[in-house]
Amino acid sequence: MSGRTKQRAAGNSAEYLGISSNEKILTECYSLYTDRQNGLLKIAKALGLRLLPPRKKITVMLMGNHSAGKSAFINWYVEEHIQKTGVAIETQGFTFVTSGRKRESLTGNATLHLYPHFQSLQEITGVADYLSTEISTSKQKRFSLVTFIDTPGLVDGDMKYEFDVEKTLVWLGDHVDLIFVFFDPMGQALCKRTLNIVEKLNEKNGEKLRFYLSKADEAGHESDRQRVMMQIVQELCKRPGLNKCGFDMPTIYIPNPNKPSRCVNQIEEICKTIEKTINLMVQNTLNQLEEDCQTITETVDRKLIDDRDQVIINRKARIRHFLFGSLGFLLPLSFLTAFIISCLSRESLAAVTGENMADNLHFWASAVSVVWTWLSGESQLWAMFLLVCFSTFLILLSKIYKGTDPTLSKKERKKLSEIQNYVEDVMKERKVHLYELYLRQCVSEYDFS
Ligand SMILES: Nc1nc2c(ncn2[C@@H]2O[C@H](COP(=O)(O)OP(=O)(O)O)[C@@H](O)[C@H]2O)c(=O)[nH]1
Ligand SMILES: [Mg+2]
Repeated sequence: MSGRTKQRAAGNSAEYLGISSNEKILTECYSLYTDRQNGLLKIAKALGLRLLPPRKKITVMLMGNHSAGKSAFINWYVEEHIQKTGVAIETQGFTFVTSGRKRESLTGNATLHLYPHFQSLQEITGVADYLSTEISTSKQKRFSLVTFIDTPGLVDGDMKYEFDVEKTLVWLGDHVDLIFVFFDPMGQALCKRTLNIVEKLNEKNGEKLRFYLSKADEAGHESDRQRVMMQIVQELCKRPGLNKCGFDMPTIYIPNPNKPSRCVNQIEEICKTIEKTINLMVQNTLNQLEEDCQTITETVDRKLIDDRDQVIINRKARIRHFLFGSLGFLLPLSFLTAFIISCLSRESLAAVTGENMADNLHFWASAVSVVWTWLSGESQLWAMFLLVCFSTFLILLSKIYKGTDPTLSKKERKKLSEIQNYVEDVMKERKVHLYELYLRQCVSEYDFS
C-alpha cells in the first residue's frame, strides 16, 4: 500500500470509527435510560425522581430568505433529493428532515407524535397543519445524528401565513442546537423580516447562530462577492441587537460538476460545525449520565439514612406510648386495689397470694388508707379528681406517641441497596466504557486530521 493510500485508509477507518462510536454511544446511553427492566428512567421513577432520556440527534434549523438555497443544502448534505428546490418553489411550512429505516413522509400530526415536545409549539402558534417530516434512509456524512428543520423562505411585504412564522422561528430557536442563516447574494439578501427574526433569535440563542453567504458561485467575481458580504455585514451591524460586528460569514455553494467555479467554497465548514456540535452533545450526554447516576445514588443514600432515623424515632415513640399508657391505667388501678385489699382480712389474702405477697400487699394497702384518712372529706374528693385528671393526661400523652410514620420493610431496604449497587457497579462500568470509546474516537480524529 502506498503512503497516500495508507493515509486515506487510516482516515476512512477513523471516519468509520467516528460515525460508529458517536452513534453507538448515543444509542447505548439511550437504552441505559429506557431499558424496561433496569433503565434509569424506571429506577428514577420508583425513587420519585424525574429524569429525561438523552437525545439521539442534534437539531439544525435552516432559515433565510426565499430561494437562499436552504432546501438545496439539505439535499446536498443528505445526498438525496428530498426537498423540492427552485426559485418558484416555496417551502410553505416547516419540514423536519431526519434519518430512519424507511423512506417516508409524515403529516403534521404524525410529526407532533414523532417530536412530542413540539406539541407546545402547536399550542402557541397553531402550526400543526404546516409541519411535515421527511424520513430518509441516507447514512451520508453525519446525517444519522442530525435532524434538519427546513423553514419557509422569508420575504418582505404582504406575504401572509396562517400561523405566526416569526413566533414559530423564535420558539424553535430555543429548542434546536444550531441555527444556520443563509443570505444569498441576490436581491432578497437583506430581507427585513429575516433580519428582525435574527435579531430576536440573537437575544437568547446567539451562540447557536451561524451566518453563511449561500450560492456564492452566483455572486460574480471575487470583488462582487466581497461587496455583497460587506453590505450584509453592515446591514447586520446596523441592528442594535446585533451590534457585535466581526461577523464570520463563510461563503458556500453547492458544488456542481457541470458548472465548475473558481470561487472558494467553505461548505465543509458547515459539516465541521455540525460535527463539533454532535461531539458536544455526546459529551453532554455522558456527563448527564454521570450526574443522573450520582443523583440516584445520593437519593438512595438519603432514603436509607432517613429510614434509619425514622426507625429510631418510631422506637422511642413506642416506648413512650407504652410507658405513659400503662402508667395512666396502673395509677388509678393500684389505688382501687389498695382500697379493696384494705377491706379483706390478711388470712383470706394469704390464702390466695401466699404469705410473703400478702404482707407486701397489706403494707401497701394500709399505707394508702393511712394517707387517705389524713385527708378531710373535701380533700379526698379533690385527690380523686386530681388522680383521674392525671391518669387521663397520661393516657392522652400515650395516644400522642401512638402514631408512628411508616418505615421501609426489610425487602424494600434490600431492593434500594440492590439499586444502588447496580447503578454504582454496572452503570459505572458501562459509563467508563462509553467515555473510553468517546476519547478513543477523539484521539483518532485528532491523529488522522
Ligand atoms: N448556483 C447555485 N444555485 C443554487 C445553490 N443552492 C441552491 N441553488 C438554486 O437556487 C434555487 C433555490 O434554492 P432552494 O434550495 O429551493 O432555496 P430555498 O427557498 O432557500 O429552499 C434552486 O433553483 C437551486 O437549484 C448554489 O449553491 N449555487
Ligand atoms: Mg426551500
